[in-house]
Parts: sequence; C-alpha cells; structure tokens
Amino acid sequence: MTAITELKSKWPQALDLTGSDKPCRFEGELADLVVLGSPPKEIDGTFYRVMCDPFVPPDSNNVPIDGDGNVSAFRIRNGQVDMKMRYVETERYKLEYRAKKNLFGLYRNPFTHHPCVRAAVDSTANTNIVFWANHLLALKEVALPYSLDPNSLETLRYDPFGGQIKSKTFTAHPKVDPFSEELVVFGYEAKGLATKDIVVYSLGKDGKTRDERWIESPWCAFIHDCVITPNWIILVLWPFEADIDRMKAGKHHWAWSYDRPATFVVVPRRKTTVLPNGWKEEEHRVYSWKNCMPIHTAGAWEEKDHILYFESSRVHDNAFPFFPPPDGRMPAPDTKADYVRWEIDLKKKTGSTVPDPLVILDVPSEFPRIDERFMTQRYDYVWLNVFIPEKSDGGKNIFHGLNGLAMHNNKTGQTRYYYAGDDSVVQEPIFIPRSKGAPEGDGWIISMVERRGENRNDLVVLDTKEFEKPVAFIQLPFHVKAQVHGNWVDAESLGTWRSLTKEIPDFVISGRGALEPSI
Ligand code: V55
Ligand code: FE
Repeated sequence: MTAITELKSKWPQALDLTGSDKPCRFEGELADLVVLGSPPKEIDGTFYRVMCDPFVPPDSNNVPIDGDGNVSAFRIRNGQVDMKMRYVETERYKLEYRAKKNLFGLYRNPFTHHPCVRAAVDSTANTNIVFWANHLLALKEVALPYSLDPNSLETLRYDPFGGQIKSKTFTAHPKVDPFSEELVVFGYEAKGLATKDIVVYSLGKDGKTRDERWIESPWCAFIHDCVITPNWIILVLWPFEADIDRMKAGKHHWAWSYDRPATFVVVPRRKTTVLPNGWKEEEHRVYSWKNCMPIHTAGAWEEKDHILYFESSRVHDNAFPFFPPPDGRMPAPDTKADYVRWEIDLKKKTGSTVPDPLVILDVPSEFPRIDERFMTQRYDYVWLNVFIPEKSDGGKNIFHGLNGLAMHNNKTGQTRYYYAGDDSVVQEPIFIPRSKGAPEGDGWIISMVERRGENRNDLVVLDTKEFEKPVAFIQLPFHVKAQVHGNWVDAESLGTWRSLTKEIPDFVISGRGALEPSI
C-alpha cells in the first residue's frame, strides 16, 4: 500500500504552509454556529477578519506575508452567530485562480512576476478589514484598498475613493479619530517602487480626502503601522531597506539593516496645528531609537503641548527573518520581545534620539489593541496577544506560541490573563463596548483561538469584568489560518440589516407530510 507521506502535492513544504499555517482556502457559510455558553444579547454587529491564505502554491522563495486575502465575517446577534468566508477577488487572485498556478513571484517585486501580469495590481488585500465611509475596505499596504460588500463579501472595486487618492499605496493600518470623525491614512513608496515619498491625509465620513501632505522619508523604510493624537500622526519605520537593484536581481524587496534604528516620523495632521518651538508649518520631524522592530501600536496621546506618548510591541531584533540583511545574519533564537511606551519630546531637534522606552509588559506580546472610542486620548486599558511561558506547550518560539491574552490596566499596573489552554493559540483581541456610552474598557473581547489538537477553531468571547473566564465559545467545525488583523463593526454602522447567510423565503407548505389534514 502507498503511504500517504510518499505522495507529494504541488504545495511547497514550507514552514508557513504546514501545521497551524496550512492553507485553508475555504469559501462558504454556516448559519447558526454551535456555541458553548451564550454570546451576550447586547452584542450586535459583525466581526471581520482576514487571513493570508495563498490560493495557488506560491513561489517557493516567497515570504509568509504574500498570500491572498481570505476574509471571514461573524455576525453576532441575539446570542446567535452566522459566518461567511470568501476570498478578496483581487486582480492577482483572479489571474492566478484562472491559471491555477502562481504568476506573481516574490513579495512586492514586480521583476519576479510573469511578464503578462506586470500591469495588474499586485495587492493580495490580506492585511486588514476596515469599515469607513460606507466602504468595507480590504487593505494591503502595497496598493490602494479593495472594497467589499459587507454582507455577501463580494469584491466590489479597487480604489473605492474614486481616484481622489494620488498615492499608489494606502496603509493597512489607517486610524479612526472618533472625535474629529476622520480616517487618518498614510501611504509610503507612494510614488512608486522604492521611492521615498510618503503621503498623509484624512478621509472624512463623506469619503472625501483632506489635509493631504507629502513628505520625504529618511530612507525607503518599511512603514507598517502608525499612531495618531489630535494633532499628530507618528509613522513607525522599521529598519529594512528597499533596493531596486536587488529586486532586479530577482531578490527580495526588503533587507534588514543592523545599521538603521527604529525611527519615528512625526507629521502635523493639519495646517492649523499649533507647532511648538519654531517648528515650521511644512515640517515633519524625525526621531529614532536603536535597532529593533516596534511591530504594532496600541494608541498615543499628547501631554503638555509638546510631549507625545505612544505604546507598541517591540522585538529586539529582526522579527521578519525571511527578509534577512545582505550578509544573511539570522536573529538570535532567544530574541526578546515586550510591550513598551515611547516618549517623544517635540522640543527636541529633528534627528534626535528618544529615551529608552518604558517597559509596560515584560512578556512577548503582539497585536495590542485599545478601546478605540478613545483613540488619540490617554487610555487605561490595553489588550494584547501574549506568550504565557509557564503555560507553554513545550517551548514553542515566541512567533508561534502566543497562547493567551492579557488585559493590562495602565492606571493600576494590574495585568489579567486569559489562558487558552494547552495546545491552543490565540489571535488578535478585538474590543466590543458594552454600550455606546459605556466607560472605557467596559465590554467584551473577541478573539480567534486555534485548537491545535482538534484541528479547528473557536471564537472566544470574554467579559472585560471577568477576563480569565470566557462567557462563550463560538465553535468552528474546521480549521482557519491565523488572521492578520480584524475589526468589529456594530450593526448600526452597517445600516439596513441583511443576512450574512442564505435566507429561506416564505413558502406554502405542500400538505404532503405524513400527518396531512385528509387523514
Ligand atoms: C505585515 C504584514 C503584511 C505586510 C506587511 O505584520 C507587514 C506585518 C500580511 O502582510 O504586507
Ligand atoms: Fe499589522
């Protein structure tokens, strides 16, 4: 008999395509999922998430962040949950779906793509799902957004803001300012591949752009996330460099540089921003620390008119070893990671170094999220995906073993943990307020949990009042890949209620059942 291990598929046996990261590629829907416990009746809305899920076997030299965006939606209402999954039908996905093989080579390197697809948009739309100005945006920082139908998840169009956006790129981490009711956006490599052009602007609720500002980046850096305060946007530059010649040689877009510091570019959000200390209206300022990777931000605030604070996760080395430095050096396997608070004094000259950040949580942590009704203001609560070492199922490294969630109170310094169980890993925590006017942090956290042993997932619901003990598990009968990011959209924002799953229209009962009236 032929053993199953003797037969090979056309999928590369890469680390990011096996085990927990094996392709999902599923599209479909499930009405009324099995739930353990009960999702609170007050929860009414949809959780959208996206995973990086290559539809075709990727180029074996490609990196784990370049798979097609596969979106899941979970509609929670009256304690009952429907789900739907569908790929974002990007130009790239449609071309490769038809060809049934990869036509795009390496991440963000058009020189490695098949010549007949070079004119196509090279976005996988795989990083974030954000609802703004009545568009459900599927985002990838290398290009402009795709918009999706929030109920059918059908892909509607590329560039839904109708050509107002002059940049070629749009961050996957735009930030909503709930006070000014703006979506604050940036794009880098904004005028094309490996350019130093950055654009910053806001989108009103009407979907119109305003306060557009173009600046030059200190170098062509990887700029994944940002934070906002009422007056400033801070861009977080990772120590990678892009290089056209390297791309032309068929190699990666990015190489880590041990000579570059993590760098923060502070840009005034508006022309009317009051600028401290002789700062000219058209200026931006650049501050840096040491070589490290502050991956994702939580939030930021202003103090005393000239001090900015923001918090982020921090890995003390290259967290993307698939983009090594030119000499190929790999990060130490015991690389430290933590969650920190940075301080930027705007009275300090551009080019200066910021002090060592304050360590808020000395555990490997990622995906920090806050109660985003307070974005731009000082907050007390932050939720993070963490590695609880004493509970770990056998020393998995920090990039593959985030086995719990933390809820940290910045005011009291107290941290509460939710541990997902042996053999389980947890994904980004998303906050849902208990009601519109609920105090900061009062509500629920939802997070996708992977049950490795059972090869399936649960969506966990935690009450922030009793964080250790879930109130519900929403059970998936199959395995989904880890999400990159997700967001909650309440029912009111989505407008007229429509079902996420199929509906059974009214019909006339045939009367042909066993107990029909003629008996
Ligand atoms: C990240 C993820 C991306 C990407 C750039 O986590 C940065 C960071 C999933 O795609 O394109
Ligand atoms: Fe991200």
